[in-house]
Amino acid sequence: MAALMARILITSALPYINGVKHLGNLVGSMLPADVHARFQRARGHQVLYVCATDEHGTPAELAAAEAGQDVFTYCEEQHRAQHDVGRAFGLSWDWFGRSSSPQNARLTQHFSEVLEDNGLIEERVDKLVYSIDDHRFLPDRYIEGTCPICGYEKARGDQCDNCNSLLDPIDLKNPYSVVSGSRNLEVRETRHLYLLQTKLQDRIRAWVDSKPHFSGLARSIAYKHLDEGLIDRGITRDLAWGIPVTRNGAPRPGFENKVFYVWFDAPIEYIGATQEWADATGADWQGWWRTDHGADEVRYLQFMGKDNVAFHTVSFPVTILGSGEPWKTVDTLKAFNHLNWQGGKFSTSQRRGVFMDSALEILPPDYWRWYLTANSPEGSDTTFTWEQFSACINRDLADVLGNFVNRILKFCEARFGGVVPDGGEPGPLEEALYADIAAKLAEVTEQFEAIEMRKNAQALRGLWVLGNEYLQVAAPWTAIKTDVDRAAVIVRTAINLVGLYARVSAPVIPFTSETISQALGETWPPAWPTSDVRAELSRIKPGRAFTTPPVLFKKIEDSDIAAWSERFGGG
Ligand code: B3M
Ligand code: ZN
Repeated sequence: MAALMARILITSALPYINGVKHLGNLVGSMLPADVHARFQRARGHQVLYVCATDEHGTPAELAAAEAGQDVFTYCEEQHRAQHDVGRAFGLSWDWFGRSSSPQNARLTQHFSEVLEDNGLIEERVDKLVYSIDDHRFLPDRYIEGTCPICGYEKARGDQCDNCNSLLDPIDLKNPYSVVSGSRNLEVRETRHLYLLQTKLQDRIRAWVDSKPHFSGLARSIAYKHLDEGLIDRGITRDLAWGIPVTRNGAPRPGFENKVFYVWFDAPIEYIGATQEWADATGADWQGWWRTDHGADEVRYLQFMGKDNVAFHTVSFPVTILGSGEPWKTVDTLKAFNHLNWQGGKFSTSQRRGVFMDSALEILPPDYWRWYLTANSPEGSDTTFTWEQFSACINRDLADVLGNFVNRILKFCEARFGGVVPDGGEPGPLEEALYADIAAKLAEVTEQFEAIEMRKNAQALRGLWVLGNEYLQVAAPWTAIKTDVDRAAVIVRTAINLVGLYARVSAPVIPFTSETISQALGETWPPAWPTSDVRAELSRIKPGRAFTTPPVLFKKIEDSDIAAWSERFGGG
């Protein structure tokens, strides 16, 4: 294994700072990234999984104002909250950083300066809405009004939430300031930096062409934007909260009251977070990001929802490639569709749906991790329903996995005193089992490797089912009446299956896997099994004492669904 060890860099889209994320955010970014990170670590690879809160931009300022806090305190508290709930969900980040870090500020300013040196940034004069009563410009979400396309009356300056059109604030009809409600507005001229994406159109297309491991969804979104033609983008804003604009390391004249646009600095934080990690731990960051420091040997994977793909296949590559510097770029980009909430969308601002913190108030993390993996919105948008959720949990986790583990451990406890029994030799039934398990295990491994979340869950479930089928046919409770040695072989084999399940299920349901592993006296974290199934299923030797964990998964009852529908809606 050592000779084949790879270095794998994993990033998931950075959760925005305005509150704990909902299940729809989790399923398309942090969870699949975590599952893959855990899998690759178990395979023996060197994995670095970094994530961070995305803290700049108007929504942060507005959310802070609404919470009655200054934006620093707000971001500090919300970062901590997201960190804690992510850990409680088992997200195994090597680092969870902040886009407001000094590392990210330095990097962002650096990129803007080299891009300008390379002729890819220029100053332009923009016409923006200015609020006379508020003494400030009103970028993006600071202005609302009637959508010029669909007539929705609460369209935001940058986007209409009703028809999803991207808008320019000066096109809104009947606009008003979100700060004060004032309609005393006028259009004023203001200078901004523009990233000249049009100049890199061909480079970016060639770059996307050269990436065979982008998921189909990611490719189609990238090509759609390229086919429509890239546009130059304003990368500064008239705001106080954000990364200051510099030139030659000093404040840029005329830009004292401006900062970089949040989408310019957010992806740079993937590098920034790696530097934060390196600064905190004494590790080296350049080997992960600079191809002149060996990063060309790194395999880099990004995970995100489809809304974020354009920024990662066009804008961020323009930043990175345009710098002319030897930065590592993404190899595998896995994009996800939306998970919708029964009867509509999840909404952070309206707090509609189940959020990560409230999810853990009603059930342990593995229930959610399993459901979200098995129902990942890979091929198309999917909808969360309580009925589907409970059916999935009761069938897969309670009836198949939980039942198998409890049944065999209880039986062994009752009949063999909680010690893995000696005696007997594997027979034809075990030989057949080895072959079936070997085939399923290969499929599980392949789907983990391919990052096919649904197929992955299906293959795991198939592996668990084989255990139940084996027990059903082998029937140790009958065998023990006439042939104790035969019963011992079956029990030993089944306990080894339990151990194997804990190891290969760990990326998806780590808490349960750890509970099982500890009950069996197995090491944690687990290494991925070899393809020598015969050996893997006789790892746990006769004489090993174990404990039977309490029931692993409690079934979801109709009364639970009723209570949760009442509490969260969507019933
Ligand atoms: N913060 C996700 C969002 O809020 C956004 C991702 C940034 S990734 C660099 O839609
Ligand atoms: Zn609209």
